[in-house]
Amino acid sequence: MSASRLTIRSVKARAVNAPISRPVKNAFGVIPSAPLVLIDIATDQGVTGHAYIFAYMPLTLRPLVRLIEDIGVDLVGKAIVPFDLMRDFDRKFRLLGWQGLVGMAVSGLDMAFWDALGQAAAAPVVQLLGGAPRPIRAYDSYGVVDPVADKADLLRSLERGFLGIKIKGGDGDATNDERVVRGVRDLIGPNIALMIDFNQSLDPVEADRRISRLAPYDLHWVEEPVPAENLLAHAKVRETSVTPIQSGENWWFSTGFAEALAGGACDFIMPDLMKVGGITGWMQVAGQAQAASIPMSSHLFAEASAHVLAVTPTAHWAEYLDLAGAILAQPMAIVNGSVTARGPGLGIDWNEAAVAKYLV
Ligand code: SMN
Ligand code: MG
Repeated sequence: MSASRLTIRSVKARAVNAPISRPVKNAFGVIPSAPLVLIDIATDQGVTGHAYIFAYMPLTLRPLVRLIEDIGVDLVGKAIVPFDLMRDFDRKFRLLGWQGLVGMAVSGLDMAFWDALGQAAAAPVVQLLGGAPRPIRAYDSYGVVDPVADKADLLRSLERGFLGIKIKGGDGDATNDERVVRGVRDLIGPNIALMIDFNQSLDPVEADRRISRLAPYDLHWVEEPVPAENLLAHAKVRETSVTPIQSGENWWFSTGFAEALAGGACDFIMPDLMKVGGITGWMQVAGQAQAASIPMSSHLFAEASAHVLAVTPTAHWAEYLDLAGAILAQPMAIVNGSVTARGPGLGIDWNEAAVAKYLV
């Protein structure tokens, strides 16, 4: 079957609320489960492209399902050529703008396009991108932790071979952040990368204060210390920070990264496949990161990220925070603390019994 001849027959979206192995507590609340939208793009040639997106909260599930299926109506009969379809989306949504649900829908559709192409070619997507599957170092991504109550879990991460652990900060005061970071550092020892994520919760002055206070614990990066859209505040914090600043999960499409890099907003970037424009958008950012010598990690979506990180010249870390394991036929495997791209396509197949169970 020729991958260049795939034409879209239908676009279907379903909402699930999938259980996750540990709740993700952050500076603004708790994510107790994973509200996901599953996308299926059927083609006239028989393959069906799959991808999922993360709705953050149940509230946005139904609007996203509706949006994806309504966008899908106009896709019927079109050839799956991701570059051309992205150009069409750009024209379609130029005046509306695609920050928000529209961008999430478009990015999810793009991932499903690539999945279909990979399946038709009986190859993993990474191969279509000119690479080959290889292990990508991953870090185990936690919410807010307590070094005592969560000791067993944290040690289990090390047993699984993870060389990095990320925890959340900003849910309490600076003293609490220091207590937690000191406790976790004592537990995991000096050789494991420890990252902290403030999820945009601080102002630049408070960020400075906390970053200086945490300096003795050798943090690998400080993530989103200030609001994501405030690139000036990012740059200000970065100017005096002893720790590298990481950001990008809330920057939209390649232009968002171009603006951030031009503004000197951070040392590292971590695009989210669902906000960067899917596989197509990621590749546009990977070129920018290479040109600027900026290490590039992924945000969530370990299954698809394992493909694109393998063709990202400055690939840094894959985030492992398993949102979809409960509804996938083959949950992402961690081998020696790494993830490896699987095919065909993105290697995403639904566990339909589980999908039925968690369907919203
Ligand atoms: C995060 C965002 C959304 C859901 C879970 C976790 C977090 C991260 O910002 O970087 O993992
Ligand atoms: Mg984050």
